[in-house]
Amino acid sequence: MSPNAESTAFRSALEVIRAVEPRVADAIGAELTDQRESLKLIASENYASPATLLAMGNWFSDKYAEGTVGRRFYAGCQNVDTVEALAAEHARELFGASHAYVQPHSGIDANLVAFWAILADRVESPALRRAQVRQVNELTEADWFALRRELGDQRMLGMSLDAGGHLTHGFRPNISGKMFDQRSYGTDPTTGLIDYDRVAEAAREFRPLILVAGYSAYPRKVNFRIMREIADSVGATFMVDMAHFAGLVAGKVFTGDFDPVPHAHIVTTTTHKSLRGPRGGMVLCGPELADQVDRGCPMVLGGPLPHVMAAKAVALAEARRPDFADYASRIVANAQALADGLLRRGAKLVTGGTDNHLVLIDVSGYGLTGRQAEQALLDSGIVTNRNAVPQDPNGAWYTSGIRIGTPALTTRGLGTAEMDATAELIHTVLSQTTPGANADGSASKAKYVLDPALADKVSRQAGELLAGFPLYPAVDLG
Ligand code: DSN
Repeated sequence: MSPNAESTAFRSALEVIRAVEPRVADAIGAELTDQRESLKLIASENYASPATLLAMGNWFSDKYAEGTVGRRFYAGCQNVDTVEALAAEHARELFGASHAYVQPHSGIDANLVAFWAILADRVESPALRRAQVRQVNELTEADWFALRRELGDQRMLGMSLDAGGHLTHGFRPNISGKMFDQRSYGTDPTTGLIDYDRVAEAAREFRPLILVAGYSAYPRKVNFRIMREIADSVGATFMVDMAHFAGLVAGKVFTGDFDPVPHAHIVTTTTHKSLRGPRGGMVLCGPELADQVDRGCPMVLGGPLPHVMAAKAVALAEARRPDFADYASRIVANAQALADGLLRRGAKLVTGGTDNHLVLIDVSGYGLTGRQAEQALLDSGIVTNRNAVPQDPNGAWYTSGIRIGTPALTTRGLGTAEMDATAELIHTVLSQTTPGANADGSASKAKYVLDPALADKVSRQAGELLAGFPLYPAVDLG
């Protein structure tokens, strides 16, 4: 590759876009500047490679390709077949799965595909059987009523939201909360860890159709062997949503009991978090569920996005290289260094630390809500997101937690020494922020007081920390 290839590619792309709508070209350039200048600690974000980004910006976007490889509802899909087959092959090899479905557009979509596949496979339902063999828009009103009644009777047991579970695991704001009668398992109030005996007890009482493991804010490993034993003991299908930690599975940091693929009946993921691919989703399963999973489009998905599948193939090829395993282990080393740095400075962490890519700070230890802490950190050039902590008294909007993660900064090359410096910056801001008051003098859960001079100083220090680790160093937009 020529030394200026990446700069040339992105510069030329912006030039072409600018000729049509310069404000879009400007916004794309500004996004790169913002990402370069902020200390990004959002646990679910990353920086995809230039090759992955470029694989998305092309004429594959113009193609309809409903169906699966070699069996499409549209003509002319030979090149889409090539990239979809490649992405699936890389996924199977990388994760040791017998089947990979790479069409889902997001994690929610991947979970919907999985839920539908499990229901279709497990439920003796005339309406479901009709739905499997007909287009959704051919179902009669009576079919839909029958389907809703039958789906409503199905039970799902997943991790509670405030313990770190995800909305799509049966909670009301997501369709899964309407499809399933849901119950959740939490974490031990003292240790903050999953208590597998309690999960087994809940499974025995509730008899779920689906037992779901996976999280978006639990800073520890999950023992999937034990979870599978629990699922088997009540005849449940065991599903793992590994969206957050797929990169750690791919990089062989999570192996044995902690690798979900050999233990789960079905595994879903996003491709853009620790896995560092394009925004999208994916489903892995064994032969038993493969046919149902492959009906994802048009059953619950819109037409596949061939340009994104091309980018998935590129990113998965990258994840199969030996240096990805090194990246994955540095993600965890960095998260542990960040946790240690915060603990040493007196922060309160959910579970007292981490063994994955994320750390959950209980900011009530600083006398703040998550919302106040999130904004104060943002003023100081540190991008995080607020998150509920177990038994959170401030609910899901204000929260009492700040979730931070290391996949993005690790991609930039920051290491454990920089994580300690990051812990210092976070602690400085949080320990010097105080809650604000409403106009009537009552305590506010959103307002806060932070000396702007301190915010500026931390922002500058964050910039200095990042200066040694340029983002997309080979991309110069001029
Ligand atoms: N939005 C993702 C996250 O931040 O964890 C999960 O859907």
